[in-house]
Formats: sequence, structure tokens, C-alpha cells
Amino acid sequence: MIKTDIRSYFPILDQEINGHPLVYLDSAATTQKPIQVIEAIKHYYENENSNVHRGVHTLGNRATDSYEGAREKVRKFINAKSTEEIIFTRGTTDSLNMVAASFGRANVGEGDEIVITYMEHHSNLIPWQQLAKEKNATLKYIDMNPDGTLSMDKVKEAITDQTKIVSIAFASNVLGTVNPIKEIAAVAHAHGAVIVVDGAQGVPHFKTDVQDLDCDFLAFSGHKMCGPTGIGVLYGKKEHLENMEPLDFGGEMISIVGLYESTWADLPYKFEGGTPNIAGAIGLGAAIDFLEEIGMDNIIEHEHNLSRYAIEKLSAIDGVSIYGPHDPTKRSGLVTFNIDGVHPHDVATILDMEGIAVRAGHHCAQPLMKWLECTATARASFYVYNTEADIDRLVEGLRTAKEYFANVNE
Ligand code: 7TS
Repeated sequence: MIKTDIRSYFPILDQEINGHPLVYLDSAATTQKPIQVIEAIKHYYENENSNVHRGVHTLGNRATDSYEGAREKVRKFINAKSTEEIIFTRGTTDSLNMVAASFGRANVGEGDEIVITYMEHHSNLIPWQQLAKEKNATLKYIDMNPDGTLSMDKVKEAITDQTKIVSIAFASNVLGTVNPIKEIAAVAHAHGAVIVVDGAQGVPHFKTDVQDLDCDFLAFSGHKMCGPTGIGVLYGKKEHLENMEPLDFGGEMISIVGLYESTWADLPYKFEGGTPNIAGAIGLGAAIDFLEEIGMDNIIEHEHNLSRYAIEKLSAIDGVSIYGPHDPTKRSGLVTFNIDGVHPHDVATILDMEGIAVRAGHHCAQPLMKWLECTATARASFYVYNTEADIDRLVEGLRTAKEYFANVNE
């Protein structure tokens, strides 16, 4: 159970938008930040601000300890074997591009296959499209069941001995579908392929154990889990990271620099060229403390309850269609929908007039929109601070939108 007073930790929620108390239902885009995270960043800038890994002065040591302390929190949070496997990046997009540009370029050749699904966010699609074009490799899609889930039969059909990389969302940002990563990883490994997990919509919502999943890489963003923007993580198995070439050359990532040749720093630093986002990493560490205090099992239980409630209430409105599996335990905390005869942008605009923030559009998943045979949808996404009362407000807002457009269209 999540205590209802959790909302009081999120100062931004305590305001009116267009004359109504704010209902924030756009956490899949970015979550709000609790006071603990805001304070951690403030504390860093007021007490520790300095560059890291340069030794000698006290502030520098404090900043380094906090930055590396955050790396250890991330390691523990996803149960990686070692902090050498935790690379701080700018976010999921950056992490996935790093895998494609470094591991992908070195390991994918002509005629090889890269396997993804129709539900991928553009960040887990375009880097592979580009790599496939560059290497004359084949980009293959695993077909989905009509409810937007994956079946292992289709997974097994798609992955072959030609497959070098399988890259799949942990959870879809549109359908909410949670994918069976552990099972897919076993199939990928049986064919000698690696599995990359886009964890942007998974890691913030349920317990993630990289050793149990046996994934080769995992990418996620701090800002979708109560942390600041501009910080994310790439987890990679040490055996892969050790053999990969760095991408950002310069300070921080070197060992010995000569006039014509240089050697690279040890893991994870060889992938962290330049002054890192120190405050961002510290903020992410504070976000992890916050989430662990609530408990990841409580978070997903809360989201299942909200999804169940939302699906039930929205289904009761005439003309509303809901995408993705209707079983709330098969999904994370979001509901994507359309209303007959009302464009999702109009839905979102009317909801905003009522103080309710939802996202409308293609959600950076254009191939999925095509698969769903629509151009856009509206999406309400939940996190720890949302309640059933927020969903009641959404339902009321949708009834208002429907009435308004029924009158306009008459
Ligand atoms: N992968 C998935 C599954 C996502 O949902 C997102 C962002 C990304 C990757 C990219 O993350 P970033 O932090 O690098 O931008 N998803 C969304 C969304 O659904 N609405 O706004 C951003």
C-alpha cells in the first residue's frame, strides 16, 4: 500500500491549473520530483559542488563520494554485479544509441539480423534502423497478438542464428504491455544473440534484477523515476563493456595520453568522457532512495490498482476504446485510449482546461500507431502520487469533452 500523504512530498502537485486543482497524468513522459530529490540537488550545489575524480581538495572528494555513491545505489537497485557495469548517460535515448554505435557497429555485419517489435519507442528503433542501413543488416519485427502482447511462439519464429541483437521494451509506453524479457533473453542467448532492454517504462515501475533477467544491456532514464532530467543509465555486462570502444573521446575517459596514441580508463569511466552530470546522478540516487523507501512491489501494486480502476471507468464511457491488454496485471500504470469522433489533441486540450494533464499524439511510436490503425491516441499515465480520485476527475473531464464535441458536431 502507498500512503496517501505521499503527495505532500511533491510540491508541484499543490497548485491550480486553469482554475482547477492539478491532476498530473503524464508520468510516462516525465514524473514529478519529490522534495527529497530537489533537496539533494540543492544540498550538492550548496555544500559539495566541485568536479569529480580529481582528488586532492576536500570539495572534490565530497563530490566524488556522492557521485560514486549514486552509482552504487543504481547498482544495488538493479542488482548488477559491479559498479563497473553502471554507466551514467543522458538518458535512455543516449544509452540505446551507445549500444548501437559501439557494440552494434563492432558485432553486426552484412546479412545479420537485429530483432525488435512494433511497440518500440523511436529511441529503440531509429538507432537500429541506422545500424542496419550502415551494415546492410536486416531489421526484423516480432509480430504482436491482437491485444498488443508478445507470444513466445512469435519470438521464437523471429530470432534465428543470424540474429545478433534483440532489443525490446521492458514495458510499452503506449500499450502498457510488460514483455517477458527473461524468456526472450533465453531464446536470444540460445542463438548466440545479445538482448538489449529499453527499460524506460519498466525500471521506474517494478523491481528489475539484471542478473535474474540475464539481459546483456539495460537502458533507463532518471526523469521517469522521480529523478532529474539529463541523467540516465546504461547497464552492460562487464564482458561486453570491456570489449567495446568508447564513443566520447576527451577528458575523464583516458588512462595514458601520448602524442599519437592513447589508452582508455577502466570501466565504467571509459564511457564517461567529459565532466559528468554530477548533480543529476546525485538526484537520481536520491530518487532511488525515495522509491526504495516506498518499495517497488508497492509501486507496481498501486499502478495495477489504478489501471484496473481506470480501465473499468473508461470502458463504461460510450465510444471510448482502450488499447493494449485489458488485464491490469499484464501492464504498467498507463491507459491509452481514443474517443469516437474526438481527436486526441482536442481531448487533451479540453482536459487541460479542467486542470488535467494527459499526453496526446503518436507517443514517439509511429510504427505502433500504424499497427493500431490510428494516427494518434490520448494517454493517461500514473505514478506513486496518483489516486483513484485523479481517475474520477479524468472520467468527468472526458464526459465534458464528449458533450462539448457532441454539441459542436450537431
Ligand atoms: N523508451 C521508451 C519506452 C520511452 O517511453 C521513452 C520516452 C524513451 C525510450 C526515451 O526516453 P528519454 O528519457 O531518452 O527521452 N517516452 C516518452 C513518452 O512516452 N512520452 O514522452 C516521452
